[in-house]
Amino acid sequence: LPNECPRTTQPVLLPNSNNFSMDIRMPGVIPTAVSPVNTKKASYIVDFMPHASMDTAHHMLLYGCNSPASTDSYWECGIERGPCRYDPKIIYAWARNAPPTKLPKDVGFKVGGDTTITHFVLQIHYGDVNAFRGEQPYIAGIYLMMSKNTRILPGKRVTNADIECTYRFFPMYPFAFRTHTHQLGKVVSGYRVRDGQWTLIGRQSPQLPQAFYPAQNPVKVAYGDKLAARCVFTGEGKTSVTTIGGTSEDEMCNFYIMYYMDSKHAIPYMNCVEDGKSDLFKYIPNEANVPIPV
Ligand code: IYT
Ligand code: CU
Ligand code: CU
Repeated sequence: LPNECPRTTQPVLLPNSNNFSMDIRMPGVIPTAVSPVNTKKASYIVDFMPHASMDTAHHMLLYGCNSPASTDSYWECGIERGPCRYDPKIIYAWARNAPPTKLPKDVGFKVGGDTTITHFVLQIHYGDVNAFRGEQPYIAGIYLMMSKNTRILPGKRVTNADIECTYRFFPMYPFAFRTHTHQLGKVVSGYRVRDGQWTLIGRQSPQLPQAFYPAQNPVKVAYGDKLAARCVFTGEGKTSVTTIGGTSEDEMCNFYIMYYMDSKHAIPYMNCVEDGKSDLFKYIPNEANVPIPV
């Protein structure tokens, strides 16, 4: 079943072996799936291992067919189309709340070879189809914070780029963050500010791999909160002014927040390009000024 295990479209056959396992799964999400049986030689089914989720599947039936009702890899079963074109043979049944059937020792269903069973058809009756049909409950998004007027003076030890926006949307829940500067960035930190209280979303050296890292605190960002980020740069070793731009001689100050929102009112991308010019940054936690050694 989807969500349960990695999906394989091909049966798992161990060649040159009389003892093999075969994975029969729904390649899509709809009720019936078919797998051809290796028919040259008779095989014996001696065990079943249902990979079913009780939450989703109501019951599953495995049929042996000579001719499946469809040549597709899956189809919706109904009145006109059962699992097999004719003479379906039930080989196995699983239902929630029932223990899986075990065949007695030395007992096996004969398939392939001189039997009429050349295909397996798995039929699943879904109980709760919300996992398939339901709207995705939460939508992910990226909130980009960037500065635009930063000027880094040559030789000056510390220059901060501060970015600040008031959040005026439905709640979002940050779960990862990424920092980006070029060569001169020492540390980039991002916060939610609510009632004067600063909560760290993430702080990282932009000289480390610029991946998304897990958010450092589980915060909810709600209407009226502020989002604030600071990039600390150094102009040491430079002989000219550095500004924001696309080349490696220029700089950038970016703090990305990866978040989720309730899908009912989700916004997948948001930007904040307001330079932080208010008094707010007087109160930024000191950690935001402390370079991260790399
Ligand atoms: C001027 C600046 O800061 N550019 C950044 C942020 C940015 C990203 C995107 C600006 C715009 C965008 O559409 I996407 I307008 C910047 O270029 N950052 C780079 C990549 O472009 C993503 C980075 O690695 O973060
Ligand atoms: Cu059915
Ligand atoms: Cu850049």
